[in-house]
Amino acid sequence: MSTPVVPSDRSATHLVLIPSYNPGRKVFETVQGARAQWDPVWVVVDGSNDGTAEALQAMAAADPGLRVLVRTKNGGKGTAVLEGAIEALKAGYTHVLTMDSDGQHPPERIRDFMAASASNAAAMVLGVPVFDASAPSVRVKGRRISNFWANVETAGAGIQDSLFGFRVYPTAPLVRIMRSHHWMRRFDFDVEIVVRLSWSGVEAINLPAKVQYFRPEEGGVSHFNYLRDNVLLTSMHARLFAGFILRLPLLLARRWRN
Ligand SMILES: Nc1nc2c(ncn2[C@@H]2O[C@H](COP(=O)(O)OP(=O)(O)OP(=O)(O)O)[C@@H](O)[C@H]2O)c(=O)[nH]1
Ligand SMILES: [Mg+2]
Repeated sequence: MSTPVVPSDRSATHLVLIPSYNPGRKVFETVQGARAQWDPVWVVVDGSNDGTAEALQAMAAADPGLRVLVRTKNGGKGTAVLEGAIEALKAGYTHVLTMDSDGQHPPERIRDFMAASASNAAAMVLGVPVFDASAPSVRVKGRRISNFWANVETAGAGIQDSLFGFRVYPTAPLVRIMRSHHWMRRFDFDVEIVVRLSWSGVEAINLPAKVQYFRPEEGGVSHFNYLRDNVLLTSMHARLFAGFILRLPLLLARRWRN
C-alpha cells in the first residue's frame, strides 16, 4: 500500500463515506483513489470478516485524512451509511458523498460531484452510470425497471438513475428520513432514500460517472443476490407506489408550481 497523494485542504463540510462489507482487495485502491481526490474519507466496515477491517485500520493509523468506523455485526449497506452519516452530522459535515468499496465507482469524479453539491447545497447530486463493455446486460437492463418506477413514484421529479450509489447527500435530511423509517437498511437503501428525499422536496442534480465491473480474478466482488435482492426491490417499489398515491396531490401541485 503506497502513501496516497493527498489534497492539501481538508473540507469542513463535505465528506467521502464508503460503506464496506467483505469487499476484497479492491477496497485498498478504492480508498487510496478517494484519498488522492479528497480529505476527509471515512470507511464504515460493516461486520466484514475478510481481513479488510484490520488492514484499513492500519491505513488509517498512518493517514490523518482517513477514518475507519467498524461495526462488529453486518447490518447492510443502508445501516452502514446511516451510522456514518450520524457521525458525520455530529462532526459538522453538511454533506456526504457515498461510494462503493469494491472499485466500481470513479474517484476522479469526486471533486466535480462535491463542486456541484457546494453550488446547490440543498440538492442531492446523483450519479448517472456510464457503463462500458464490462457491464452485464442483465444488470444494465434490470435497472431500467427500477428507474421507471422511481420516476413514477416521484411524479417525474428528475431522478435519472435510482440505483447508483455514487452520490452526494445533504446529511441532515438523509439522517432524518432514515431515522423515521425502518426500511432502507440493505439494498433497498439507494432507491428508497432517493425517492423519499425527492418527496421531501430535495432537488436532484444528475451527473454522469463511469462504472466498471470486475471479474472475480480481477478482484471483483458482489453481494447482490438476484433472488433475495429482486424480491426486496419489488416489495420496496410496491410500498413506494402506495406512498406515491397518498402524496399524489402534493407532488402534482409541486410540479405545477415549478
Ligand atoms: N455496509 C454494507 N455494505 C454492503 C453490504 N453489502 C454490500 N455492501 C456495500 O455496498 C456496496 C455495493 O455492494 P455490491 O455488492 O457491490 O452491490 P452492487 O454494486 O449494487 O452490485 P454489483 O453491481 O453486482 O456490484 C459495496 O461498497 C459493498 O461493500 C452490507 O451488507 N453492508
Ligand atoms: Mg458493486
